[in-house]
Amino acid sequence: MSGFLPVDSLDSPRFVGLATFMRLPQAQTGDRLDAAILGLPSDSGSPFRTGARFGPQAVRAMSIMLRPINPYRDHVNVFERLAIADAGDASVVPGYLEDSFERLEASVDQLVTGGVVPLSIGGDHSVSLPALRAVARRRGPLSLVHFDAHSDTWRTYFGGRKYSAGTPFRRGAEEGIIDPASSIQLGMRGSLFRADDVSQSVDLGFQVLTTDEMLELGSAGVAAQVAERVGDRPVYLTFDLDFVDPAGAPGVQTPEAGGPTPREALAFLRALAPMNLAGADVVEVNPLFDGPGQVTALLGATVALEILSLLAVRRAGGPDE
Ligand SMILES: [Mn+2]
Repeated sequence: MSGFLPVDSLDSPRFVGLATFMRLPQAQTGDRLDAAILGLPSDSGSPFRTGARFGPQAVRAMSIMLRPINPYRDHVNVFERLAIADAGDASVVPGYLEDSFERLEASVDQLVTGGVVPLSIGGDHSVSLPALRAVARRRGPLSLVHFDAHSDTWRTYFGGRKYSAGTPFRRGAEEGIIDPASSIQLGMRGSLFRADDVSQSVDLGFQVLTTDEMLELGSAGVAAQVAERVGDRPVYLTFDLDFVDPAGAPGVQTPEAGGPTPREALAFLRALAPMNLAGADVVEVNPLFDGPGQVTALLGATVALEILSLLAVRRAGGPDE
């Protein structure tokens, strides 16, 4: 038993109490944790619909619907297997992206240095770069498993600006904190700025599966490709909610028509083999554009629990590093 259990919503109604992720305990200094939820509430890298700064709050609010046992992963009780707490939010400097990066990186670094696997809740997708920097400092170059409608490997935005929600994985490759040769991008689709928008990732060394290719392969086929690509290397998993069709996840910065349903997206995650997860994030939940019922935030919370489950089944075989 981990000692860090969510409040049981069979005993205490879901709407009672402070809105930590899944009603988990708040992390305290000195806690021996396996993983922690960390909000990265920055949307200063958004080229389009800002509002993902409210993502962590929205995801926590809907995470009260989740339960600790995952029937899709051999009924693992995630929180008996792992010590997980909610580490609150990193601080940011709204409108100042690089100042925000410093603060985000410092908060992720604090967890990673303590041996804790960070599961960050964004924020727009630019927050993955400071998180990757912190995780890679400790765990070396990382294999990226990236669910997204867009590659986020564009060179620059708006006249040479290097940092944006559209550039983190090119910067990560350039900085040597991502190893593209053992990384895979999943879900690219839609219209392009330039003819090489998808092949630019391949040119960097990433493997790319488009949404069409994923749906053709099915969840088992995609999982096999991911497992083969990453092997046992340390992995950073990043999930942008715009991977999902806007009918199922309207509350995002850059919606892209023609995506997987929430059911299909969860099936892809649930089929993934246990991997050596060093860090992860769920990004681009923008509650200002969410549908009635906060469906995008609910899906974001569900994705986060699937990622924790993936970590829990891996840890069954003994702790990593
Ligand atoms: Mn993205």
